[in-house]
Amino acid sequence: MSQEPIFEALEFERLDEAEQLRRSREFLRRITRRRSVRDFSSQPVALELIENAIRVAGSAPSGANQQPWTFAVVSDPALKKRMRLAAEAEEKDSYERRMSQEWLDALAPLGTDWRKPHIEDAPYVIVVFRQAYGIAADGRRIKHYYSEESVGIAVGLLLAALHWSGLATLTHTPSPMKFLARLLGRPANERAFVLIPVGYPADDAQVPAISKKRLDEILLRR
Ligand code: IYR
Repeated sequence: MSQEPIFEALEFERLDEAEQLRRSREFLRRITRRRSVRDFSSQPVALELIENAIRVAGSAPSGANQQPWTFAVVSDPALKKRMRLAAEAEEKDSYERRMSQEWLDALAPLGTDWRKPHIEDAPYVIVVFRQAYGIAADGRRIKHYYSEESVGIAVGLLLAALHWSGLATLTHTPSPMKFLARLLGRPANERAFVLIPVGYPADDAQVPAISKKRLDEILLRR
């Protein structure tokens, strides 16, 4: 039994060209300053900044508009500590045993290792879960379409919104991430997608001196 579509008039704000360029350039200038930060201060962050950024993420397009995501916002120090210890245990095993030399070589310029103090130091850690399938009121499984792509798009918007609000972020994917669903008591249909410490950088924060590809290296015109 399929539902009839219901349409409504599109609300679209048509900007004049000067305003388009002004916004485009401002967004470019600001968003390209985002860096993955690994040294966080414990300075508190207004919860509304986190909530609004999750509202932004929740507005993302998704396969069949199924919105296959859950955003867990963790601020409880005891829980953050347990997450850090579990992440470090997995990461220690990864760095010392599971990752190939090729992978370790690829990561070498970033200077990462198994230590993850940012999980405890940052005032908030957002754990994004992907709902691999949905669960209907009667308990039946609902197939989700393009859930990986959908959650990836939502996380992109989330990072942009947090940066726009003057906050620092890190995308961290401890591997395997199963412990996150366990620590946060998530149901069997939810898979941890990424863990994002959010806060202000430590005063002496350092980032690797790396660069992004130029436009002509990533843009193909035909
Ligand atoms: N998950 C590990 C390793 C790691 C992997 C990639 I790919 C990175 O871009 C960075 C780190 C860690 O978080 O340290």
